[in-house]
Amino acid sequence: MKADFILKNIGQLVTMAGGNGPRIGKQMDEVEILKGAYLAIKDKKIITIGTDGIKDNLIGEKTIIKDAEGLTVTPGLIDPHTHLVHGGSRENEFSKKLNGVSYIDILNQGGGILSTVKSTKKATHKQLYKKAKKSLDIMLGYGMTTIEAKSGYGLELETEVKQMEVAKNLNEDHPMDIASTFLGAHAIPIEYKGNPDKFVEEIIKMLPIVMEKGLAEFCDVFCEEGVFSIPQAKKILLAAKELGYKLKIHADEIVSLGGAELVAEVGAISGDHLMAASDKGIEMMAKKGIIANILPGTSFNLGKAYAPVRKMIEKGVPVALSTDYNPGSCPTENIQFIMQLGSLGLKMTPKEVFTAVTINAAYSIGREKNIGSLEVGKAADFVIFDAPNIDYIIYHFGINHTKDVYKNGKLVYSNGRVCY
Ligand code: IZC
Ligand code: ZN
Repeated sequence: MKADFILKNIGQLVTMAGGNGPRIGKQMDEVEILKGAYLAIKDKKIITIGTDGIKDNLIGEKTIIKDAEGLTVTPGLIDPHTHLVHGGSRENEFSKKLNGVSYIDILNQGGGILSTVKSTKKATHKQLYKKAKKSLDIMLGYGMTTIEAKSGYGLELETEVKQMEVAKNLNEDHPMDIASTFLGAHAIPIEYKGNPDKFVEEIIKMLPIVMEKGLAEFCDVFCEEGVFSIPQAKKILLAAKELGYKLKIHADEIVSLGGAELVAEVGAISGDHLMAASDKGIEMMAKKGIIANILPGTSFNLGKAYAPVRKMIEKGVPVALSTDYNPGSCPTENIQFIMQLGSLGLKMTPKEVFTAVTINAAYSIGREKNIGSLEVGKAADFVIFDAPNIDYIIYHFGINHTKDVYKNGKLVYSNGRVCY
């Protein structure tokens, strides 16, 4: 078979190949790295990976051959937790936060998520699209080729749908693949403060409508003290499961409420945050092989403890990392900084970090058959980093190491600019 494209002279090719299931324990640190490799692509997919000279039968008249100049190549990075589509920003709360007012207190004063709800309601589809597209271009530049995006800044059907339609349109128009999550249960609207159970009923009514419109594959709940309680979250999640949604939970982000236990009990695909997860909850997640989606940028930005990731890895919980990109608790699209916090804050090795943003992240959004590793038959999503090895990318922090990004075999970002 003749290749459309061959990338040759790859110094270190991080394939993430091997294993059948999310990587746990020591597997997270056992990463296949091929030296002096090449990668051959046809029809958006990988057809050959080799180290012993490019086979003649791969090269046809139209085959394009590019020299990777000895640099490092990894699978396209996957971010399984973002709040991509929203109106406005919240820098007006920044000084308050620096003066010690907590995230939850700001929310209780009608700010935080509720402030972004106001801006998102006001924004048109076109405005939301333009703002989210700008973020997607930045993400592409950091080497991300697939992300998850949540709604949650409407808290009523019309605006929630508007957000998810923006994500759907961007998924079609932009090189980034976007997996969509309905997060109607993101905060209690002020008008329901005295009767949150009534709002739970309203969300449950929205679930079949969102599903019928084909706008979301996952359902998520912000389960936290002062937001949605364990019984309220459970009620929404079980109703969603019944309709065919896969489940995600913002669990134990601030207070140890039993969120990790709920993640295991309802059989979610991932439990997210888990900074305050209990030992019992961690063990229950390990038993079910549920992904812990860890968001160290939020710990960094809120000045909170980092999630107990070493304990999770030791207990056999598969770990993924995400930006949590949102206008409040983590306003950054820079996954490379998040990966550096993975090492500096969570004490993960660079290999564990790369496992967490590739193959384990793919499992966390149910895309593991097509992305997350560079293997024959999988999508040709990959990044050429201007670095001699992956340790260098984590160690040399705060800058962007991306040279080129390929999505489905096509160059979409090169030397500082998008080019799709
Ligand atoms: O806008 O504050 N934690 N939801 C739960 C968020 C952070 C996003 C936000
Ligand atoms: Zn979140």
